[in-house]
Amino acid sequence: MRLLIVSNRLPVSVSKENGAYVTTKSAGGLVSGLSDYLKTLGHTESDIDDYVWMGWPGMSIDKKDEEIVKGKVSQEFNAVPVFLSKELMDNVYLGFCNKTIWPLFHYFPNFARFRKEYWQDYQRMNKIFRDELLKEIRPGDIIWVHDYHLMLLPALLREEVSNPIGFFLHIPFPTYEMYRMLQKGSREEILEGLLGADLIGFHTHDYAQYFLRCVLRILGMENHMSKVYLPDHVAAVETFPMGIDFDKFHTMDVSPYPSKKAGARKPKSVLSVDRLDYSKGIINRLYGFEKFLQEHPEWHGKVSMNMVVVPSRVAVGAYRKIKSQLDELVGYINGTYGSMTWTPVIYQFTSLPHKQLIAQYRKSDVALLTPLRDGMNLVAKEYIAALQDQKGVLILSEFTGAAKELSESVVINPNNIDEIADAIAEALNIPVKEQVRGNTIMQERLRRYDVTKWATDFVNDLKASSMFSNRAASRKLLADDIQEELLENYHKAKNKIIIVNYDGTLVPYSKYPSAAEPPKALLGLLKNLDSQSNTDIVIISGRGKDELDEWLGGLPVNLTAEHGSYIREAGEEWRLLKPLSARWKQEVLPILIMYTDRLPGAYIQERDYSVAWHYHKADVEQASQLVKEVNDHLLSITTNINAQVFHGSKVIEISSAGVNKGELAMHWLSRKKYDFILAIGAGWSDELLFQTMPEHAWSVKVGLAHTDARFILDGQGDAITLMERLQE
Ligand code: GDG
Repeated sequence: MRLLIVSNRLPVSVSKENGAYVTTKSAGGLVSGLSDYLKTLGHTESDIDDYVWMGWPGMSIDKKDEEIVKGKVSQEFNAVPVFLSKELMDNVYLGFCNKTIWPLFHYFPNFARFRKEYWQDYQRMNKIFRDELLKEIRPGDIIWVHDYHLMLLPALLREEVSNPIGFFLHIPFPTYEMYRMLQKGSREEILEGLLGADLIGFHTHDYAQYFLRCVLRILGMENHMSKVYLPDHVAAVETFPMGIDFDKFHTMDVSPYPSKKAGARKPKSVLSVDRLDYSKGIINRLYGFEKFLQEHPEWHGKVSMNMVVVPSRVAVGAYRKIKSQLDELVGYINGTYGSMTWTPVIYQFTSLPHKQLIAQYRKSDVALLTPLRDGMNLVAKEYIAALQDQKGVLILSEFTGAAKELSESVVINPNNIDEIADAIAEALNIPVKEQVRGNTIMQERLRRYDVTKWATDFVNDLKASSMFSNRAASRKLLADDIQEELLENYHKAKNKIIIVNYDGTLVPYSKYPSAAEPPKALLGLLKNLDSQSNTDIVIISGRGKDELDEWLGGLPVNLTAEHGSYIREAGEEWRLLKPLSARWKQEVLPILIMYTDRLPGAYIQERDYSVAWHYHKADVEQASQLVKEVNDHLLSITTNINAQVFHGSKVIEISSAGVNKGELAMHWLSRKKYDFILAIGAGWSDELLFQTMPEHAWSVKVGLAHTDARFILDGQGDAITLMERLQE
């Protein structure tokens, strides 16, 4: 089985030197983590034995050279380049990704720029990726899309292929208040884009919850056990804290670089490593170190901060600004506190060779990582893993995903400069025994959940989620060939009955109950079907009889209102299906009034033998919390008062006990011996209808969900198409 990895950047950057294309391996969390996993393929029990990595090669390539570059990266890196122009990438990579999404998702709204062109080019770039992927995808491939540059891609692919599609976000997903700052349109489309995946993974539980909250607040979609049910698939949302290649960092021979700690007398070393980024809190770190020097003169000459800053996104203004701030601050600290024999801050603005980086980890007494926000922060994990002697102290910001797993470190709030200064002093004084104890626990954890486990877990869950989606959809899908069988049964049958639910089946669910008037074409269709020989049509609804009369009264079909309290047989008057009492309303109404007062936007609709409590106008989130309480409250009292509760789409309905669509179906089916029965419904109450259907009946649920119906149709439009076909 082949894994198709898709990310904005390939794991290699292409550049041109003296007229020839050269490749350099890219640095960064995503690439370093995934590359380690990919190396294990074929050597583990996983059934993934091959991979291809698709992405942008890092520069725009002349059309005439595309084949050369393609050949080079494919041979050396199993990669397929997606060629994108410089103009496009300026607006997308430097623009929407790094000037809009990155600052917003890292809680720097003041740095966020919103420009229409950025967003439009982001949409365009995601479509180019889709088109290039379609050329590459083979049946059976597993597609794994990475990170914030490609958030629209899952839904774009979903429209075209049925392969499993996974998405992983490497940066934080922000809270609703931050996320909603995105322009209208884009904020919906990004959520919908992500929901195109079978599995959406985040580093932490919080990010997953924030995402689900945005889905609820912005798209109005609820989740059940972190699964969002969509018409054609189920999107599962889960947490996968990314790991590292523990053994590599722990056992690598890093010679000729020195990797031993300097010993008691020599200056201690406090290490910091990150890409140049305002989210990494580098400036706060320097202020913290300065404060420490100010308050602890006894450490002067005995400790140095070794700061490795990897150049990144230098074309973005905010990054250039922080670079000059950094240069200035380092100069100031060294000028103020340094001496001929001691440099307080040793600062390298470069990317170190890998061995040298690991040597630095091992040599350092303390690692000081102070991001203001960081999706995970792999450097923290790498530092702990690299400590062969388990000696060293990690000071880590609580605003990193990694802090959730590395709680034995000194966890700090990097917004507080005093806290950074105190943490440095504390770290330098932690007894070795205590260091070894804490690091041993963390190393065990990192060894167990390493990057291979992380990726294998994700891919296995993706396969399971997509099977769940496909099973739910295809096991019961009323496919074309089965529809042919249905039509044949219909045409051959002597007595036929079509029992069809109104809202969600004959007309789409509408935001406002009163807006679901039947279109003319539908009235024509129903009339036509009814006039076919030996065909009875029954329309069932929870609506009141007056409403149904107004909309459908002119048709010669059978109608039932209030979930079956009333029936109107074709050509006759409305009557009660059986004697009913409405005394229970006295108990139920005060409860509903109380909850209506508590939920602005909710309202009560009272009918003869049923009461509906609508909340489609209420705040989705507030409603979603309160509705469970209302439901439970009603259920607890209705068992004793001869009433029953149904939970529909943004409505709770209470009706007289013993009146339901199942009972109703029995009534209609007992009238004749039907040899063709079609029952179609979309709502929860239709399940009772499906449950009472005889074996030979065609019971059809509209919309993907767990159902007792024998078959499923994708959407309301498909239900109409099926009924239209019956006319032929
Ligand atoms: C994003 C998210 C999330 C660093 N300096 C050098 C070097 N590195 C390597 C490290 C590490 C990687 O780069 C940095 O990873 P981080 O996780 O710390 O940060 P981001 O690049 O911002 O990554 C982040 C990550 O994605 C994974 O999901 O954790 O939150 O922002 O692996 O070793 N490598 C070399 N020389 C260096 O000087 N060779």
